[in-house]
Amino acid sequence: MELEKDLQRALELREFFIVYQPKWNVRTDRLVGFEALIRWRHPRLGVVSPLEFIPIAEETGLIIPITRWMLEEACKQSKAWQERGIIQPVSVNLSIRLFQSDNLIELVQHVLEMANLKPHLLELEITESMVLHDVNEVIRQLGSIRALGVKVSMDDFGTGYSSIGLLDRIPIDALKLDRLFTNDLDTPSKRAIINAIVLMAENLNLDVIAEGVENKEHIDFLTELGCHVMQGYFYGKPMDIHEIDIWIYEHE
Ligand code: G
Ligand code: G
Ligand code: MN
Ligand code: NA
Repeated sequence: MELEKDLQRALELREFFIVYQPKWNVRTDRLVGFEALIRWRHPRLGVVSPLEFIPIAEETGLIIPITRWMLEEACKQSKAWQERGIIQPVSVNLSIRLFQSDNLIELVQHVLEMANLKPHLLELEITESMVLHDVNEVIRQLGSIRALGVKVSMDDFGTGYSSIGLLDRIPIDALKLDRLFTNDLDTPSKRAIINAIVLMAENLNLDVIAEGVENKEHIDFLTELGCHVMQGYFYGKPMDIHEIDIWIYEHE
């Protein structure tokens, strides 16, 4: 396939770049981190969405070197910000293939050392379906990752296959409420679900981050339901390195 062939060379041709999206705590009114998201500047097609090429990268195994590159760049970026007094964690999305590659922990340790970054400034985002794929193995590896001091969050929570019965066994730090919840808060029954998730998270000592926060109404509903950390277009869209520096300048 055309895209697959191009993807093979995209890393060496330096066609990938990273956009960063801020995470904001409304209670303290402070920035609390960034999510790193990959983009591919294809020479003919323009910017290709990860929705299109990540599945190909997962099938071909290219996701391993791509994620390694993401981890390296995200750690370097967090370190660069730190040197300017902006001390913020950066999160990177993982694929199940990383857990099957057998040296995820060494990889994470290695990128932290290369960037000379403190482990608590790196966060990894996983999804429920990844855990369910091989429960015991993923739990074991997440335990080792967290033992390094690296944070782990469960992305897209509440949409995929449910891992709710396992939540007390999965070693994570936070739940990221999928943006479908945020966009559907105007019925009492939907709010009841969020309310229950937030209470459960509190009792399990997990932070909750709402995704897809686009307007003041979202913020009001979520705050009322006890969710205080937000990510979404209201605070900032995923921005390239030049845009994000301007954003930081305007928000610090
Ligand atoms: O950034 P955007 O909304 O276009 O991302 C679409 C999807 O691609 C999201 O589910 C996001 O988690 C995923 N994604 C973005 N960057 C990465 C990445 O570096 N690695 C993986 N595995 N997924 C990513
Ligand atoms: O699956 P994951 O949560 O990693 O996907 C993150 C993606 O969600 C980002 O790539 C970004 O493009 C998208 N996103 C971020 N904030 C918003 C938002 O406020 N509204 C919508 N519709 N999409 C968002
Ligand atoms: Mn994510
Ligand atoms: Na998500």
